[in-house]
Amino acid sequence: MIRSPICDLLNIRYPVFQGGMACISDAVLAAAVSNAGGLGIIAAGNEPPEAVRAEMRKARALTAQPFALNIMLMSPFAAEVAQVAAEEQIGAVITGAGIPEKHMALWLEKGIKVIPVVPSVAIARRMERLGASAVIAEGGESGGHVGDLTTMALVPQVCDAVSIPVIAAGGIGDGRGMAAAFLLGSCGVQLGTRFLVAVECNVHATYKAKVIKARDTDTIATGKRLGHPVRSLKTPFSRNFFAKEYDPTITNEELEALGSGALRLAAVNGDEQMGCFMAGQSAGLVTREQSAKEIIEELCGQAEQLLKGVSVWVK
Ligand code: TUI
Repeated sequence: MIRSPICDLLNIRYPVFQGGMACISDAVLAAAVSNAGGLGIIAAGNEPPEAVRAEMRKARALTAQPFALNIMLMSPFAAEVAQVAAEEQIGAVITGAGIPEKHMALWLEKGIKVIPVVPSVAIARRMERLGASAVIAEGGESGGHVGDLTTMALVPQVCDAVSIPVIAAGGIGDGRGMAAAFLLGSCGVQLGTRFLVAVECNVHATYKAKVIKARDTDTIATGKRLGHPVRSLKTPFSRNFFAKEYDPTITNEELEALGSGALRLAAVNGDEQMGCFMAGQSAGLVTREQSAKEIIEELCGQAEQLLKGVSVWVK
């Protein structure tokens, strides 16, 4: 049994977070993960505040276990969703794609734990100073909006820099990645891509099939020019986006317009031409659909065996 300080902090059984994936991580997936002993996370994405409130209430009806809300700070509704999280007294807020400074007081005074995703040591330090309970150090292997550093380089440096618990994310697809993340100093892991193919994940069947089929080199990060690169599967959409990114006749506004709505086309419609199928480099490790419970138990079982046997190389 793997237990770590993050389990006590959040009152969860396993130190496993399910990534809050915009347009994908809904109440059903989050509740399944929480019922299996991990931390289920609803993604607010670009949804309006009342839709997020409804999803949180739905999750509350589906599980008695703790779950969290991921607030994507680039959303036009981020401030209103921050307010809804406070009103609904969610146990923990995960933030992504920005610095949540202006919302921190609101959450902290309600006793809500704040766990920001950080792409660098400087941002991790800043989050600790602002009162974060933990940070998620996410390497650029992850799907969606990515930072520059790899998980291997980022996690130990963040662990050295802060005293709060560190969760590792990016490129972790199985118990080997989980064990490695613990050896890098983290005390928990967050996985998105592996949970994309959970039975309880309501994403379009085409999306699941594409992740299962993907090999190691089948993802690409596009949009660096816009300052917020996004990793997704190589598809007609991402190849076209990549080409346009290096076309000086295309303006940033035109490029932004090209990307807008593409994730929804993938997640909801399974549109193989125009959809943006965000996924991480661990997609090559994802080989079949499993329940959230099977994923978590397999992950923790493997990691436990590996960590117990890790001294085999030390003479
Ligand atoms: O947020 C994510 N992953 C995401 S958000 C998303 S939705 C989206 N749609 C269209 C365009 C862009 C995003 C899909 N995937 N992960 C967490 C994350 N946060 N990764 C990197 C960061 C981050 C980056 C900069 C956190 C803080 C930060 O602060 C510096 C700054 O300049 O704000």
